[in-house]
Amino acid sequence: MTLDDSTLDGLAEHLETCQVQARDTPKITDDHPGMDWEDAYAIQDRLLQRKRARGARVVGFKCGLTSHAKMRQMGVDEPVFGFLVDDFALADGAALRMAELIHPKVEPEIAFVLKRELRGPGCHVGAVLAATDFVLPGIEVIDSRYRDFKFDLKSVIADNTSAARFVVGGKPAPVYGLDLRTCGVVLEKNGEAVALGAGAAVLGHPAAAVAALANHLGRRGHHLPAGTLILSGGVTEAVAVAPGDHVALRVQGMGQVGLRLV
Ligand code: OOG
Ligand code: MG
Repeated sequence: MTLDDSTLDGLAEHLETCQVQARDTPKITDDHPGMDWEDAYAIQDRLLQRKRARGARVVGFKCGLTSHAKMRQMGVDEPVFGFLVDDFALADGAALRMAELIHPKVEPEIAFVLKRELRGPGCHVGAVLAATDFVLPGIEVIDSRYRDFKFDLKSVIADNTSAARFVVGGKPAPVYGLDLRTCGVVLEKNGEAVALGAGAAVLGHPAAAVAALANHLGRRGHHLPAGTLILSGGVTEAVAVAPGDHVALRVQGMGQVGLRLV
C-alpha cells in the first residue's frame, strides 16, 4: 500500500463522480505512478462502499481481460476482477440509454450462477463446475471512465474494471452435457455477426476464470456465496455501439439475450 486513506477516498470519489456524470478522466496512475495492486483494489473497495451507502447491493462479480482478444485489445496481460451491483442489471431486450454512459462497448460473455459457495485458494475448474447451478449468455456493457479506454491494470482495477451494465438471459443450462470450451459464441449487431468465438478463448475454459476469481477473493479473505452471478469475461474483443443499434448474443446450448441502444 503506497497511498494514504484520504488519497484512496479521494480517488474513489473522483471515479464515482465520473461514472455518475458520464465524464471521462485521464488514468489515475498518471498522478499516482507509484500506486500498487493493493491500492488499486482498495480504491475499488471504496467505490463499492460508496455504492452500498447509496443502497446498492452486490449481485455478483466479473472477471475481465480473461481472453487473449481482450488482453491484446487493451494492451495488458493479466486478468482483473470487479463487482456487479443491482443498479448495473438490465432486463433482456431492454433499452440502454447511451447518454447515461461515456463510450460504452459490449462484450459477449458466459455467465455462471452458483448453487454452492466457492472458496479459494485452491479453487479449480472441477470445483467450479460442481458448484455451478447453471450457465447462461451474458452481454456486459463496459464503459471505462478513462479517456479513450486508455489505461493500465492498476487504473482499470480501481475503476471496477470498467463495469457499467449487464444483461443475462437466454436459456440457462446445467453444465453437465455442455462442453464450455467448444461452445460457440456469436455476437450480432443489427442482425450481422460482428464477433465470434468459443468458450476456450477465456483462459482455456471459462470455469478457469471463475476459479481465478475465487482464488483472488480467497487471498483477500472473501468468497463467492451460493447464488452469486459471475461474468467470466469477454470471449472476443469488445464492440462499440451507437444509439439505434440492437445487439444480440447467442451462445450454443444457452439460447440468446439482447439489448437495444437508445
Ligand atoms: C476492462 C474490462 C474487461 C472483459 O470482459 O474482458 C472486461 C476493459 O476492457 O475496459 O470486462
Ligand atoms: Mg467483461
